[in-house]
Amino acid sequence: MGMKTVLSHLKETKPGVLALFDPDRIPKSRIKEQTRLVCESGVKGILIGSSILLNPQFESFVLEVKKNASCPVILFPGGSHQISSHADAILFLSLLSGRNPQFLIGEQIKAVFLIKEYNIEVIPVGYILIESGSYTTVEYISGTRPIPRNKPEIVIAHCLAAQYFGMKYIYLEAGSGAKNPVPKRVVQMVKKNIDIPLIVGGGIRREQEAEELLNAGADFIVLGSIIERSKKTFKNIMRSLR
Ligand code: 1GP
Repeated sequence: MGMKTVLSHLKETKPGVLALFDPDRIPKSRIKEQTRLVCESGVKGILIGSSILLNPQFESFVLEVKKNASCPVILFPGGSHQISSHADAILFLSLLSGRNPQFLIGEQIKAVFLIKEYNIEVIPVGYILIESGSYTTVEYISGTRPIPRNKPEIVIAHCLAAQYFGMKYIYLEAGSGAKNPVPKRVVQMVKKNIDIPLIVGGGIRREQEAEELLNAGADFIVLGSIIERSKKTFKNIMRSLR
């Protein structure tokens, strides 16, 4: 990214869409094509991460994305084993909605010296799970319960805590492949009460959902599964947002 930081790039290009690439779901042979597709469609960045990470070729996955990407490549790690020197930045997440010390601070401590060694740009993010209507992988793996979707005041309290900790972004997560995305009412209410930008992801599969969440105040929405499931739908969503 040259001298410009990823954080300033995101600030200048919002609102928009971030693509999520899960190394467990994209075969090596399709990385190049998928990277070019999302960049040409106008995503503002590519997130790479997985709740579990079964793929042993993580480093080469990130490198292949980086080689073909014209936008920033940002780690979105499910744990301390998902750090790569090839990325432009890392979302340094703390799973604030949970009460599991492993994902609040434990994984982070295991990752810090590697991040320092690689000199990756660090973007501190408050990661907040919202109940989505089905049991998601991220809930299972993190061993945490999400915040009920009809309790916006609890969501706001967690978002304010993130802001007061000095975090640069909030990520409201319904979970990959979620039955329902984060409700737009929750996004609207959060937006009214916090000053830091908001990323919203999980279960966004329709043009209308994407549009509504951006209108509700999401600075970025994240599209993951839909890119793999239907390129046509993904392209339509991207077109509808132009
Ligand atoms: C998961 O928010 C992302 O962290 C993307 O979710 O795969 O449902 O688009 P989807």
